[in-house]
Amino acid sequence: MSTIIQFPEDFVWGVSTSAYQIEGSLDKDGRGPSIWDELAAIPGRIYNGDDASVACDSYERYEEDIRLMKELGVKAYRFSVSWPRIYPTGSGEVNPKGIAYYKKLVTALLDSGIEPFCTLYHWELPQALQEQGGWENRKTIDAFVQFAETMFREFDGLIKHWITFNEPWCIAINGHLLGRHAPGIQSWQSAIQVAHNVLVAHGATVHKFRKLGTAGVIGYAPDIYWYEPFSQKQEDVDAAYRAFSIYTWFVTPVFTGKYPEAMAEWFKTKGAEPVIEAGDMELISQKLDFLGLNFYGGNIVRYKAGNNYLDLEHVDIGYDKSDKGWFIFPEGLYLTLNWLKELCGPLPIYITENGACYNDEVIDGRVPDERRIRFLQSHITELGRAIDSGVNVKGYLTWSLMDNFEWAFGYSCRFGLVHVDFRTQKRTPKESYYWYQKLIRKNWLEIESR
Ligand code: GBH
Repeated sequence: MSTIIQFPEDFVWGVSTSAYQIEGSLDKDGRGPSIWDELAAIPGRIYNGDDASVACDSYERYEEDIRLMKELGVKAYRFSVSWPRIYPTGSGEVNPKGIAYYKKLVTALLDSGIEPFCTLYHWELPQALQEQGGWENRKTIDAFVQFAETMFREFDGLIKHWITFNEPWCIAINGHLLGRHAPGIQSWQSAIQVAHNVLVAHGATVHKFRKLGTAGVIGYAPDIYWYEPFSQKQEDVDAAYRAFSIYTWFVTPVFTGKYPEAMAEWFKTKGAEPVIEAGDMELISQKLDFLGLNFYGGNIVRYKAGNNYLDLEHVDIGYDKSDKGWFIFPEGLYLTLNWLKELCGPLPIYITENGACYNDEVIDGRVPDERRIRFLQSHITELGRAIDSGVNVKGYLTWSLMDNFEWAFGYSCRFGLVHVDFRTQKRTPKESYYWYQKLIRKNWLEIESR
């Protein structure tokens, strides 16, 4: 028996990328250095000694990439703006060449009938600001709002969908507690303060957007993973709650103006507490036009003292894994969306990222990536179920259009619908690209009923 999942007529199918992961040309047109250039220059920080100096060379090849998207049939493209291209030192004078580049990109997208979804911060902090304390320093908030204002003014009427921050969890936890991402800091206090300052910067940007009367809508793109306890023992239940709350830390206050208490307590046990100024929580909880959700998976976890920063460990009960070992948990998407419905009601939601990495290879001109097709199919099925259950999901943008520079994993992780040969820059659409193309054309998905 099979069932058909029909998507709403105006459902937005799309793809996502980010500037640093695809552009290359890091020295071109007056771009200033970012914290990722700095990290990549330290031996041992990026897998295989890779760096993003070329990446997908999309700075030069954006027209080819737009053709691939047009052929794919997507209605939306989510990309990010490199802050140090617009303000090479984070503040001061605008770099007109940076603006000109994104004008070309956005105009070409609009000419191809593709709606630009612009992320303002996908982890590219100008290095000059890091030297003054980066996100730990509240001056970075002001610099960011200034950059955002420049973008709103320059692109008013051209870009209608704005996203303030991508995955603040990664900024605070990967960047400032675990030290895996730039700026490579390992400190509880710095992580909690950065988490707070980034949320304030998010809110202040939304506030500025409204004040300027910019056309269009503004949202935010946190990542959430869904975790369940291995047993009903209180210590396991608490561990799963911590695993989940470390992500919702960046979501709940945006709607309620309050941090989840369990997490605040957890950080306190590590001696860390954020400095919160008067008015911050009101700013953080500015009304949004939509919520973006980056969803990659989840798993079963249990208590294990000292195992990681949350005193827990993942239990392998047999869920599929991608080639980086991340657990695949499609039902988690349904559960997360329903959890969000409780929190933010009918607010429109876009899935701003969802995808998996596999070690894909080109074989006789084809890239057989059946596992990615299965990944997409299972997640889009859960998305359909969530819509049926009343969650207001407006669109789905898969990660990613093409294989790219996967941060600390360098080029060892392929997430694309399009394969990129990083020596020749040859793009080869994978089988998943053709699968997605068909789905977009039909706007329905046939599934085996369970
Ligand atoms: C996103 O990060 C980024 O926005 C994007 O730039 C990136 O390329 C993409 O996703 C792919 O990674 O050990 O099973 O709990 C996602 C970062 C990766 C952070 C998975 C948490 C834990 C997996 N996340 N990781 S697990």
